[in-house]
Amino acid sequence: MTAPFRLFLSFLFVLDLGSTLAEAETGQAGWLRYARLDGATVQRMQRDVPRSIATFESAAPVQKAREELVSGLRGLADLDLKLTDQLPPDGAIVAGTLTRLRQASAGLLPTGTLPPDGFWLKTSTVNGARFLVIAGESERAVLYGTFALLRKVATGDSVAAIDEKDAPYAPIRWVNEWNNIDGSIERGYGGRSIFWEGGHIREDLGRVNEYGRLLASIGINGISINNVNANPRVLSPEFVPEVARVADVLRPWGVRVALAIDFGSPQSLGKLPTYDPLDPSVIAWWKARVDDLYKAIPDFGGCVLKADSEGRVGPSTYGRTHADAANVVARALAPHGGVIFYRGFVYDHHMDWNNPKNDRARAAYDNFHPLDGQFDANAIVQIKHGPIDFQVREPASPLFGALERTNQAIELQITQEYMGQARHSVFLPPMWKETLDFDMHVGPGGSSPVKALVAGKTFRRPLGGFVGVSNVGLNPNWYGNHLSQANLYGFGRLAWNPDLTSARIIDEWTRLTFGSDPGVVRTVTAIQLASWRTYENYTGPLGLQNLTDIVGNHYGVAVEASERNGWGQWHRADDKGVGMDRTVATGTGYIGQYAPAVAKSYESVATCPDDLLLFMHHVPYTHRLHSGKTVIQYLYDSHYEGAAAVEQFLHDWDSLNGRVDAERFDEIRTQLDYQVGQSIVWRDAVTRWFHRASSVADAKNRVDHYPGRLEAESATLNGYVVKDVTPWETASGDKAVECSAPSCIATFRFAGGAGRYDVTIRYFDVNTGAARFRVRVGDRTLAEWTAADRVPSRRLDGSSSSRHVVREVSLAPGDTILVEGTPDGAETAALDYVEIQPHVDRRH
Ligand code: GCV
Repeated sequence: MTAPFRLFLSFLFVLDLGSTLAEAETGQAGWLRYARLDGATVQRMQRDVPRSIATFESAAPVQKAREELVSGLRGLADLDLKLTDQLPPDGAIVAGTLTRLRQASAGLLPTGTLPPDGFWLKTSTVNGARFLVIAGESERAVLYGTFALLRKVATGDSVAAIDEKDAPYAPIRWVNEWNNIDGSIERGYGGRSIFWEGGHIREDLGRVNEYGRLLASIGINGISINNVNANPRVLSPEFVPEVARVADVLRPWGVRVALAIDFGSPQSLGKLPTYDPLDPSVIAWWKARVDDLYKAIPDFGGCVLKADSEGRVGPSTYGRTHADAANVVARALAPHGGVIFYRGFVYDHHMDWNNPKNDRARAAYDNFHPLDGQFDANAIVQIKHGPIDFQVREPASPLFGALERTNQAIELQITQEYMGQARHSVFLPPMWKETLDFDMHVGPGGSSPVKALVAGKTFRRPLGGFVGVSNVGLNPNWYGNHLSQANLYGFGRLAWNPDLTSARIIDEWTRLTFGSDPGVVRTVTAIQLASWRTYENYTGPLGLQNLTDIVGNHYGVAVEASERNGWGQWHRADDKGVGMDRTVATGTGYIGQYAPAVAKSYESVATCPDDLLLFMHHVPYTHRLHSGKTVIQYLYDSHYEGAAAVEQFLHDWDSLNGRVDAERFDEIRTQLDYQVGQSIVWRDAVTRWFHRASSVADAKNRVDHYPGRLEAESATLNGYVVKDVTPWETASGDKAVECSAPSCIATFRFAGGAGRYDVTIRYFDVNTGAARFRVRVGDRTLAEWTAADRVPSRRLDGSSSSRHVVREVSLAPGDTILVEGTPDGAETAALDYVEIQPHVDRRH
């Protein structure tokens, strides 16, 4: 071998070794990347996995399973499987329905059955040959078994000798997509719809196919593809063939398609004089539309209905009940095997804030408990996990314990509406598990976790389960944040088995998504597991609910936005105390909706958990928590802890540089860096607001004291003008400066000692332009950037508050820092402050 050729070969070798890290990864494959395992694991898998795959069924899910095994094992373990429809004498992977496999060879599996959608993974020896059997109770269960086997391989589990049966906890494992037919998504943060565009189903359904694959891999078996704020047009005859195309793409993945419907459709679309659910013409209309759908989509899943809620029409127009409304559609669906999900999210959004007895949290129970037993067998009441609306912490909805003769499903929100809209990383399974594991103390035996109630186990209901509001979009990484994918994964895994721990789920997800480098696994799982508590700490602790812009974008901080309006997300903070009195004794009586054992613990401040204290009680700021801390000091401390924790996430992530592919490393770094900045806005806004309201000083003297901070309104301004910011707490010193000229300069004088500093420029980046900024010290340009982010705000507020940090700047006493802003469109290059902090070297 010549020297240059040897060099060439070693170059190739280096390239190959590095390929898993160097390759750009967009996140589109989610946790199904099938990236090559390490050498030792590859060798082990090559030893333990047979070299052919035998299938005997032409059904699409079984064929998909075969394709997945071929590509998965090739990618993970460099195995090239031979395809066969016979049992080869030298062994094989065998995948199929249990019935068909038994026909193929009695020796593959011992006797035994499988529950609905269950699978069996088993190594067997027949005539001296090794078989790795994947048997499914149904065709789609063959896929579930296949993905379970691939998960084992991908996480390095041994497959040398397996005998495992697994089955889902509940029959309903659905996602809802709040997609509008114009292609926009209500509360979607990952781009436009993968289903719809311009009033029609998209031509290219490639992403739908990829999504179906992701859903099948976590056991999801149904999907509604349009917004629950439904456009009646989805039921029009010309839409049926379009919806059928989506069903065709998802059917091979075992996912049934459904539609959200508008209750007024018989009138608005059908041109009937009424939509009264008891009117014979309306009954006939629903039947005809549903029959028509089933002609084109024989396995159509059913419908989701939001009625009498947030402006949607409903049965109240005619004095009919929610059961009447659900049943008229249920009866049209029943002959075809379809189901209707009737949403329990019904409340009055015009309630009088001045009436202390009014309480939105009561609504679901008050509306649906009296109707228990009146819903048809194929109707399911779909209940949000808490009584309000996906807040950062809520108790379990009391309605879960109040339906004994009605099917129910829990609605969890995967999309991060109130959870930082995918700009903040928040891993939600720990929150969901608190609800799922919560004992409602109802039913036979008196012990009933929410998961058992919704799955129909407690009251022996025929249907029930889990619905996740997913809202994926065309963004290559689906949600706009790589780390947010873990929420979809976690939802599916919990819907399959709610007894899984969050730690197990995130460990799996991390290994599948980033590989099994121990440092990566340790760091990513630690960030994810701490992220919900962290987010809660800086956005709404102690059961306050999210202190966000309730009447606007549900994103940035706005402490009073929830008050003095009819929406009912009230916290009732005033100058003496804070919290909603929901007690039976003196409050709204909400607590009385729980079974006595639960109600008793919530009713008294002595036993109410601190985490829900302000959800259940109104207390003075000086009230002492179980920890001994006062409420007000807890509010201060938790916000500082939350912001500090996010900063630590960023440093921890930085330690993974070079151990995660560059593209995802950079994108996650940018996201976490942004989150650090936002957590500081939240921290300062909430603590300042409560400081002003309560007049109680922070024992640690942090609130309203910001060393190194120079307010823009106190700088020397050239062209900039001072502006009051609303809400006041979202700008430091309550004010900002806006540029009212073609370009403006704010000059800040540095009064500290000579040294190296990090300089933070806090500015506002609204979504109506792309202003330019330049920072100089004397004639040294430190940084230049364009404020081109698209945060959901056109105003100067907590949502648009952004920061740019220039690190390791040498400054001397008397230096002047000039920030030059050039407005663009309606964006005024607004500034809040400059903060100068000694630089700390955090390199490890
Ligand atoms: C689809 C909240 C959200 C709405 C959503 C509604 C619902 O109010 O902000 O966007 O509407 O819940 O779940 O119906």
